[in-house]
Amino acid sequence: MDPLKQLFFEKAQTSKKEIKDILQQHGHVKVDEVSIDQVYGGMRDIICMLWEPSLLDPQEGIRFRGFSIPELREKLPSASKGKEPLPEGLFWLLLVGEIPSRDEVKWLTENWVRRSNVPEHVFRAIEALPVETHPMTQLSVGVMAMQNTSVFAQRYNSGMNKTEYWDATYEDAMNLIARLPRIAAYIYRRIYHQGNTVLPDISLDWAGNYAHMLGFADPGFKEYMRLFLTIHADHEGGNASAHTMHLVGSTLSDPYLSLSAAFNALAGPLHGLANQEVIRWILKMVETLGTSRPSREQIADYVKSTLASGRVIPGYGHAVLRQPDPRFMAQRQFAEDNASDSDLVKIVWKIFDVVPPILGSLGKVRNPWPNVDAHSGALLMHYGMKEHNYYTVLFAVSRALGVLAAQCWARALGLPLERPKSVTTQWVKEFLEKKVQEGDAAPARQA
Ligand code: HAX
Repeated sequence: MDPLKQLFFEKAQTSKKEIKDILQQHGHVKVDEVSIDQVYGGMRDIICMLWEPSLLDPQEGIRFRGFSIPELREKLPSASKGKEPLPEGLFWLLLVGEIPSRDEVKWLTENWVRRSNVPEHVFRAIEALPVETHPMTQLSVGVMAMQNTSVFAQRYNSGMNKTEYWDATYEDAMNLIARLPRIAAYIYRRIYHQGNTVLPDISLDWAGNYAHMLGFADPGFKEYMRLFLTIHADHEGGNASAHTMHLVGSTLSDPYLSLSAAFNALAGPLHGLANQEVIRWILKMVETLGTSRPSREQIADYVKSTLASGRVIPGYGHAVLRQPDPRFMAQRQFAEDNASDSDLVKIVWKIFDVVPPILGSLGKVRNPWPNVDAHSGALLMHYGMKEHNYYTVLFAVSRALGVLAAQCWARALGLPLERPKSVTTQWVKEFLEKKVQEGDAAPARQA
């Protein structure tokens, strides 16, 4: 058994026993109550699922296995001439809860290189799509086309014992992560470089090689990719892509089927597609105002006109966060160190000054602060990646790390089919009538 798999197995065995004890002794303890607002309001904040790799605090932001993003930028191993964390290290941490050593990260990089061969038919499946098909659709199709290689599906068909689900899932997860940059880079080169692909450089780390296969030689871009692919990896389990992965996987759909579904959720403009939407919105602003150095007043007027036309300000707001997203702040810091002369970056910083008070003044936006997607586009443009339709693919390659680590855990812990209860408005009315009859009048909202 490989060292990471062995460690994961040991950790999962210990955790399984702990959870069994918790359930035996405290299974009946209530952790939450559900209001009618939440039934109609997208199930916000309801505590109802398990997701081991990360936890999101509304004020503090994401912690991966207890570590904040600034801590991980300090502690995770980096590339030999770089400063930013290697995503390999983050995956190790998400899977087993320990910061890996340099040697462990090196082992993982090499292991992924060995697993990275993509079957030829996957490229043919992508080629069958019109070249203008959105890159996220092409990625999702690429992942689906690989499903015939799923170790989980093959072993399940051969009567795999359920105590071995975790092992097959681990194999699929590792293969998928290893292959994704090749597929994602292929799509980029196919769409924007006439199919002129760049061969992998297996001396590079996972993110560095992805940047290389995209066609970027700049060491600065490689460093940004390492940071980008680390910070986008996971955001606890309730966000749409993670939750989709969990839901689809809970039917014992294999990791390929689940990951493709998760990518489809990520491709929505209220979720991962927001990184594309942000830069498009900023470029439109520059075009409309006729200057690449707009003043705060000009930006404020443009923000107000966007709101007046019934659209959201992309990159702002969040379903859970109530402070500036630490993933935004990490990119801002990176930009201060590496791209402070970029006009687009300067616009992003001005928007950060201008938008929160305007959204706050609407009185309905629960979080007026920037999220992860508010900054990435300006940095990508700085390094010459101008094809915004592709930006969400970068997010997806990163998100695979978190959701696949979580699926390994779901299988190891034997988490069951997910099946929450839904109701109708008729049910809600009858429920409220019954409350009134019982003298337990429906609680009126406080003014
Ligand atoms: N601009 C304008 N209005 C906004 C807004 C924004 N950025 N954010 C929230 N609002 C509005 C909502 O549309 C809602 O209006 P209505 O009542 O008229 O429908 C109201 O404020 C209350 O919304 P909320 O409770 O504050 O926010 P939600 O939890 O419902 O939604 C969203 C969270 C992220 C979807 C929302 O803030 C949004 O649409 N933001 C812009 C899109 C975006 O940046 N998405 C990426 C989010 C991070 C992510 O997943 N990245 O992948």
